[in-house]
Amino acid sequence: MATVKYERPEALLDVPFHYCPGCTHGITHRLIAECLDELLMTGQTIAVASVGCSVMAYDYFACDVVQAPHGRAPAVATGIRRARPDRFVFTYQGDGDLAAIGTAEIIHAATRGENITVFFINNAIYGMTGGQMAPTTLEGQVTQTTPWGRDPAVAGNPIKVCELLATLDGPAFIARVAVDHANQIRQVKATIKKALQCQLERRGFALVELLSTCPTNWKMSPAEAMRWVQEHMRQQYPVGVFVDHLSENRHIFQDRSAGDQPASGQPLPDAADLTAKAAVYTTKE
Ligand SMILES: Cc1ncc(C[n+]2csc(CCOP(=O)(O)OP(=O)(O)O)c2C)c(N)n1
Ligand code: SF4
Ligand SMILES: [Mg+2]
Repeated sequence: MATVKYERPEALLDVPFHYCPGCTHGITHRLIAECLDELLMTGQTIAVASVGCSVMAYDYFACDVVQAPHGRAPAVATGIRRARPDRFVFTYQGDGDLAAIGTAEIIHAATRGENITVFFINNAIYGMTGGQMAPTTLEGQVTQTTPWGRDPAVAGNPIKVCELLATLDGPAFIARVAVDHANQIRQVKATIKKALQCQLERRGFALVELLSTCPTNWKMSPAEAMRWVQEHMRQQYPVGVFVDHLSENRHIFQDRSAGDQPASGQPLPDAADLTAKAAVYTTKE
């Protein structure tokens, strides 16, 4: 009898991705979708897509998706989360989006401890617009706008988003992972899941930075791009957990939504109940 080994998660629509070969956006989408399913959040989640190659995330995730203007995803997510406390909200943002035009929004959402989950795709470049320098572009990295390599004397130093946000009192969970090898997938998925679980338990703001590839604009093969993350990006951006109030079990944020009941009149999902159900689901794997 045939055994199913590989299934599309329910949280992903049955359509092909438009991403380039070797681009890690697709892997990250799948891992987020698997976690939404396993935490039983899929039917109750609203995503906020940003501007960049993942702008069409609304074509891929099987949940409601709002497309926010450049950099504004944390502000849009704040509005949705406060207006609909019976829903979970995550943003999916590139480094150009989150760390350039959206710097103010991410810092203020983090310092407010907004109960949202942010997936920050750091591929060290503006992918969609043809490979211009991003705030996270490495020193010496050649891009369309730094043809002789990024010179900090001219273009400033790369921004370390996790380290920056970890100085604030608001965040409940901040971690950086690298989508640069098959053996990293379990760790990446576990970290994504923890960030979503943070919201499930209403602990407050969670962000996962994912060191990612852009083989097209880096002008590398997919294998070379993976190696470049391992050999260069990881040096500038060490992976690890920077804030974790979930494990320390302190700093529990109140939901900042109006009252503790959703506008729809539906009761809030019981976090403990959902976590218990999710644990059962995960054990079944
Ligand atoms: C206000 C505004 N400025 C500039 C742009 C052009 N723009 C679209 S995507 C993008 C860069 C996106 O890069 P990133 O967020 O790193 O995403 P990636 O494509 O690398 O995944 C820019 C500058 C825009 N759409 N809106
Ligand atoms: S341009 Fe870069 S980030 Fe965009 S889909 Fe292609 S590889 Fe991915
Ligand atoms: Mg980018």
